[in-house]
Amino acid sequence: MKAYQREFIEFAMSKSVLKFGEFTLKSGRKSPYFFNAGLFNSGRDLARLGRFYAAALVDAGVAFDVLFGPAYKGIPIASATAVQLAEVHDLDVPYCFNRKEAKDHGEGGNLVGSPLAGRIMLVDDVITAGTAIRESMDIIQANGATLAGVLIALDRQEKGKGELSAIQEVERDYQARVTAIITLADLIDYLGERPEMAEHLERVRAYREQYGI
Ligand code: OMP
Repeated sequence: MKAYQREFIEFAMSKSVLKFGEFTLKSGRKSPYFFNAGLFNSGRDLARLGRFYAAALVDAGVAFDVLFGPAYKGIPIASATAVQLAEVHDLDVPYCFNRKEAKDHGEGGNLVGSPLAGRIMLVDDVITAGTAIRESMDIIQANGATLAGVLIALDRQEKGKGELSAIQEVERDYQARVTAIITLADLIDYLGERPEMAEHLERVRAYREQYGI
């Protein structure tokens, strides 16, 4: 695990974005941990979050033309990432997001920001079953653009309906690399370094046994 990944886990725990307990996921699975990116909810949090995404993006080294943040949680993430790519990495990257409701007056359409064209880097919070990402793919394809890659905060490394994870299915179906700031494996390593977290570690490991890839 890299230093910035450990730092990210501590940042997420300090904001209760990353919590341990019992949570029911969108899939119905009962998980001993949950990541709620909506709790990065102040200006300083967002600036810091953007720095993590920007660093991970530069680290991944995937070439792309436009950042796309799917509504709703992807919107502040794409904005904050674009700001920090410019501020910290001197990269001025166009960004774009969608509305959930199509607009039939004014400028019309359901995309805001830069045109969704060329190689798209999709940024979002978490992928579990991949439902949200498939909706975004429809938008990207309808605009004649291609998916260059996906960057998320946490890869839960869970099986989808079959043996592959939703992320592996996305990589297979769209030939695009999915990168995460942290994965479940990083989280398990981190918990293993902290004796006071032993109980959580045990539950998270048991969950991985059942649903992990
Ligand atoms: P998919 O659209 O099925 O890939 O699930 C992604 C969504 O799951 C997120 O946008 C959240 O609504 C939710 N989620 C989290 O935010 N954090 C988690 O740790 C787990 C989930 C989840 O329900 O699977």
